[in-house]
Formats: sequence, structure tokens, C-alpha cells
Amino acid sequence: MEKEQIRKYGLELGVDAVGFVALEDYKSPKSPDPKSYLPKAKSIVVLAHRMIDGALDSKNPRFNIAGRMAVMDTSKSHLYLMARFIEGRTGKKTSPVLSSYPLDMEAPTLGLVGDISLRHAAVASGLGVFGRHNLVIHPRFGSRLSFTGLLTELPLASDEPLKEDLCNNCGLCVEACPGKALEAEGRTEELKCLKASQPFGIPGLYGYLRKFIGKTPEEQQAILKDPKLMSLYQASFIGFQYTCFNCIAVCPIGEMC
Ligand code: B12
Ligand code: SF4
Ligand code: SF4
Repeated sequence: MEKEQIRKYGLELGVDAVGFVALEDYKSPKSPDPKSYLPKAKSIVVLAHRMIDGALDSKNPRFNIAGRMAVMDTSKSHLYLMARFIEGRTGKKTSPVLSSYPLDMEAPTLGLVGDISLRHAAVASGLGVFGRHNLVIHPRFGSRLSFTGLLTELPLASDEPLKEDLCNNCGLCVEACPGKALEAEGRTEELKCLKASQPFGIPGLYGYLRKFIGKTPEEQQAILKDPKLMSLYQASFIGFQYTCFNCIAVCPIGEMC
């Protein structure tokens, strides 16, 4: 099956951009070997979906996360359809790589490394380049993209990587980061980002639970009335809830809607 048939099918479904990387060109030093999940894997098809500008730029965190959830759900459906398309026409096993979760929460990576690094796959498939914010910038859509992928046994040649540097080094992303997670070039300080962008994630849950230790039953009753508990409960069934998208939102590269 030709790459262009897969790309055409994806674009017809509503995927914004499709890229291809042969496994030998995918290099993500911290990530596991993709063959440990799919022994005969040969390549990765990378799908890029544009984020929704209104949701991203809203000052209401529920609108921000609603936009991200909509992208995640849509891209998940597209992965299913594209996996069926490839498997049905070629008989080659194809495995979806979701946008973020589930993640391996065990040591040593503790939920900080994906099974496939979609940024490294996106860069190697010519969909974009790393910017100062350590996110991938696409020539047309800028940083406002979510990535998913398909690990497949189908051998597909890599698309040509981009040569130009799209980041203008304006530093807006570094300034706008509430967690000061982008101070060191080429590295995101994960825990600082997590603390600032996921108040109802694991550090938030630990913080809440820690408040209980050594407290009297009356104090514990009062802690149970903290509205933060409701937000933690909500996050537990919605999934991870980011309240910060600043490094994406302030980046001036690319088109708006
Ligand atoms: C775990 C994770 C996180 C963790 C850890 C981040 C991290 N250090 O990788 C936390 C929770 C902190 C996080 C935060 C965010 N994430 Co996140 N995250 C992931 C996830 C699930 C896995 C990433 C991974 O495997 N990292 C570990 C390895 C691969 O990273 P690494 O080798 O250390 O590489 C790092 C640096 O060395 C640097 N780097 C590597 N090579 C190069 C080369 C150059 C030239 C440069 C400049 C930098 C650079 O980039 C990496 C960033 O630290 C991916 C989805 C996926 N499966 O890929 C999404 C993903 C990377 N996240 C994404 C986003 C959008 C975010 C947030 C904006 C949160 C939000 N509101 O949505 C922030 C942005 C943080 C930032 N500016 O870096 C998007 C990125 C989209 C894009 N346009 O690039 C992804 C791809 C999810 C998706 N499907 O779209 N994330
Ligand atoms: S998501 Fe927010 S806290 Fe995390 S790196 Fe980007 S701007 Fe900083
Ligand atoms: S905001 Fe400026 S420095 Fe940051 S990634 Fe975008 S162009 Fe580069």
C-alpha cells in the first residue's frame, strides 16, 4: 500500500496532516523500543490534529480542557478507522498510539515517558521541528497541534524531515510559563510543569491526602468539605485535566483559524 493512499484517507477523515517515519529513523533516547510492543513493527504513521483556537485562548480552564478532550476523542476515532483501513487492505498489524494516556506509571519513568514519543516521531516524519518550548512547531499550524500515531508492520519510507528552524526565539513561551518549567534550554522541567498545569493531578492528590495525616476527626471533616476534593473527584473520571496551555497559546508561529 502506498503512503499517499494512507495520507489521502486520513485527510479525507479530517486529520490535518499525516507523516510517516520508518522505524530506523525514529530516535527517542528515553523511549522504549517499539518492537517490544509490536515485534514486526516497521514504521509509524503520525497524525496531527489542529487544536481549537477558541478553546485554547479562553481564560476559562474548563473551555481549555474541553478543547483538548475534543481533539483527543476525535483523534482516537481517526486512529481506529485508519488502523482498520491499513490492516484491512494489507493484513499488516497496526497498533494505535493515543495522544497521551495511558502511560507507564512504574519506575523509572513514573508517567513521564510515552510508549512512543510522538514529538520525536513527528519531527522525524517531517511534520515539524522542536521549538524553544520543546514542543513541535508545524510550518502551517504552529504549536497548536495534537499528535497521535499508528505503529505498523507495514514498511513505509520516512517523509523528508524539515530543514528550517521555525522558532524565532522570541522567548514568549518561557516568559508565559507559570511554573518556570522552561528556563533551561532544550529541557522541560516536568515536575514544575505538572505542578502548574495539573492542579488536580497526582501532586494535587498527594497534597490533599497529606493534609489528613495527623489531623483530628473534626479537622478531617473540615478538609472533606474542601471544594478541591470535588475537583479531584471530577478529574478522576474525566482524566488528566490541564489548566495551563500557555506555552502553546502564546507562540506566534503559524496560522490562527
Ligand atoms: C509525559 C508527557 C508530558 C509530561 C512530561 C513532558 C516531557 N518532558 O516529555 C508533562 C506532564 C510535563 C507534559 C506537559 C505538557 N505536554 Co505533554 N506529553 C507527554 C507524553 C505523554 C510523553 C512525552 C515523552 O515521552 N517524553 C519523554 C521523552 C520523549 O522526552 P525527552 O527525550 O526528555 O525530550 C524532551 C527534551 O529533551 C526536548 N527535546 C528532545 N529533543 C529535542 C530537540 C530539540 C532541538 C529541542 C529544542 C528539544 C528537544 O523535548 C522533550 C521535552 O522535555 C506526550 C505524548 C507522547 N506519547 O509523546 C505528550 C505531549 C508531548 N504533550 C503535549 C503537550 C501539548 C503538553 C503540554 C502543553 C500540556 C497541555 N496543556 O496539553 C505541556 C507542555 C510541556 C512542554 N512545553 O514541554 C503534546 C505536544 C504537542 C506538540 N505540539 O508538540 C504531546 C505530544 C501530546 C499530544 N498528543 O499532542 N507532557
Ligand atoms: S503547560 Fe504551562 S506550566 Fe507546562 S511548560 Fe507549558 S506554560 Fe509551563
Ligand atoms: S513562543 Fe517564541 S521562543 Fe517560544 S517556541 Fe514559539 S517562537 Fe519559539
